[in-house]
Amino acid sequence: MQQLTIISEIVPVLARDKEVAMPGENDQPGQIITIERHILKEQSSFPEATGTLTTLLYDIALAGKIIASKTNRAGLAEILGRTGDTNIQGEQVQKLDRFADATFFRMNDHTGRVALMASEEHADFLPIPEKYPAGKYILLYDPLDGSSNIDYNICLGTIFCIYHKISAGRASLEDCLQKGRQVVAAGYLLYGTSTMLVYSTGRGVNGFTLDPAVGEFLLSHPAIRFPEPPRYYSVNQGNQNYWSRGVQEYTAWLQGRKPGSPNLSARYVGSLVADFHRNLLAGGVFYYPADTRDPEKPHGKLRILYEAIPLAFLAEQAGGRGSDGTQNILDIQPQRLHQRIPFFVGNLELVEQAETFIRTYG
Ligand code: AHM
Ligand code: MG
Repeated sequence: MQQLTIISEIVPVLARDKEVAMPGENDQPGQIITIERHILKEQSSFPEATGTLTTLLYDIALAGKIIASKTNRAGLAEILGRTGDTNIQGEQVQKLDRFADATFFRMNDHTGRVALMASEEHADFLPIPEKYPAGKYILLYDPLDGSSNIDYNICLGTIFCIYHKISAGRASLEDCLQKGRQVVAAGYLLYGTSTMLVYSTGRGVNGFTLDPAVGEFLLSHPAIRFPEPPRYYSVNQGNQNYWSRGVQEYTAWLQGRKPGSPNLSARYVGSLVADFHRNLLAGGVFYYPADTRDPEKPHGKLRILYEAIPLAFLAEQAGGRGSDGTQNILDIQPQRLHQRIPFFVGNLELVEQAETFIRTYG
């Protein structure tokens, strides 16, 4: 009973403070909206929906809860520390990455909802084991983004992106290499001071906070939009000497060193989900441009499939934009599973300005 009191006290306050209407005609202000209820409500707007996507999203929420329970105890468990292996990106794999990766796969491999998965941690895509039925959705994920921060008790995240299977026959690479315009749903879990799930099915962006007392995600951030005016820019300034002239000029503009500047403060966590989430709520731009620091990686660090497309989709749904500095990320045809791409994401005007500076100065 005590737990119920906790939720019913907290959620109406969050809703009231934000002065927002809860979604749905029958929802009363102050009502508790669990993620399950919200997903079902969204499903009812699609008369042709069979409920498969609804359940898949719920499976993802459950996987997120399991990963959160592990990340919350990471400092206590011997799980901390590296395995010594390297992943396909040539980066050191840490144990928590492996746990998150395996959890995400195992929660979705047997349900009959997914036809194929691909993870940032694996060189090739991940077919559904023969013994299980294959479904109609393609699930791409970055199981534990920001993994260089694991040892320092700093926010981490999981990013996911869902498409329809488009190939005839057995799902294949073609299903993974779809343009962002084909995204059915995308979102992220943020393992921070609270665990949050933020997602969109193309009808705006909603955020849910995990109440650890009852183990349920509750709607805490309905209908999220990038606020104006924006407050922050987020970039690894340590790479500045390796940026193109256009990116340097753009950064000077963001900082207030050029006419018409928004004069922003800098914030950079180094965990993409955390940087994106803060800018989504406070207004701002995150960018990881191409740089010449590592000649092996001339196209930036972040991956189009696991990071750029899902966050660009969310950004657009929240009134913002994702770009590679020349065009909308959602219009780019991915060529490879682990393709990297320069990435600018945030308030619409800030991302458009990046494109203008890069067009002007290169
Ligand atoms: P990861 O997927 O291996 O964790 O790498 C991606 C992370 C992002 O979360 C973050 O934005 C970026 O790498 C930070 O990179 P850097 O340390 O070069 O600033
Ligand atoms: Mg990652």
